[in-house]
Amino acid sequence: MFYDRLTLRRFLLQEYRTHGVEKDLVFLLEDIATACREISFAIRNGAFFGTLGSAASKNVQGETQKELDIFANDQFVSHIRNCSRVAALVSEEVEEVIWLKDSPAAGDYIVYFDPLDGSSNLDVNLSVGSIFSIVQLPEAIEAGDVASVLRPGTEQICAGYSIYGPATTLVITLGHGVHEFVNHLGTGEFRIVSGHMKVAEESAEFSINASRFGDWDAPVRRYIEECLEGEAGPRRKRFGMRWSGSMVVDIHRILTRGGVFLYPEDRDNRATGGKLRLLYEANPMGFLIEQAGGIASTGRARILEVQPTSIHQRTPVVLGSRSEVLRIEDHHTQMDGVA
Ligand code: P6P
Repeated sequence: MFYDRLTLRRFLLQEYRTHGVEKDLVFLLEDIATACREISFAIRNGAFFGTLGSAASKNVQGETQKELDIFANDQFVSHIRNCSRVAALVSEEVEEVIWLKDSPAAGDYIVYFDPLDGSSNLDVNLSVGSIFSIVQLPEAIEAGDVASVLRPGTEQICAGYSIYGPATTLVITLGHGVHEFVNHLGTGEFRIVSGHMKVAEESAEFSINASRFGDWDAPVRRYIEECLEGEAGPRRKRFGMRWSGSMVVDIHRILTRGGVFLYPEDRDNRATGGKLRLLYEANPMGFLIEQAGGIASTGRARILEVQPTSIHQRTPVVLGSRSEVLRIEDHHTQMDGVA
């Protein structure tokens, strides 16, 4: 029954009562959810506001910014500012750390976010999303000390994403499982649709940008070729492939029906250590995948244990069903260095 479904507020208060989630974090997450609703509205009506185009600017990644990239970033920053416990922000769209407090204290939060992931999909009306990650400071830090925001993914207390697709969904973890909410048109409420999402241990669907085949290292090429050989090959089954161009969409599919997502380091992106960013893409998605029983790897090691050295650092990413990620890691163990 519709009205029996927990609203986001009721779910978060349940987490407050049963797991001691702080009220400031409850309000912060509600503000992030509001930012996501604002972004969803702007996207759905973007064609009429002239905001689907590109801005005359580039972001720190050197990518042309979309008008909505800038709008989404502004929504995250303005809503997160409501929380007096957020010491600093790291945004994909902003070169430097955004410091919100002069004297960040133990227990304050740092929020890392990609305000609009996959925004090149906007021009062709495909789904995009927002990704966020929250850590809590174990000790007071100096405002301006960038090294103090370079925290490994194991320190996350919360991670989530919103997808602006046929439905506007919000998927979050606070360390006690992964929960999915859908935004109800009319009331504007996010109401729960699935609790404790699980990544299927086995799967037969991989997600990779296959146009980069010529750049892949031997372990990745071997894994994909085995999948493509189907029943006649060593996997003895057919594999499907999906690639949406937006990490959020591909990870949501994996949380929903299993599979493995790969954006490996390859000959073309080796100099930057891969394409996807550690702090606001790989870490939050890694936390969600692990909470759902999957594995989040660089192909060789656990993503969440990577010690960041810069705020826009990139990393290779292999996420999803245990058996598939373990197979890819095994290929790396056996074949690293093979041409
Ligand atoms: P490619 C979007 O730009 C993004 O950062 C991820 O969301 C997505 O998975 C990947 O890059 C797409 O990369 O090489 O297919 O354009």
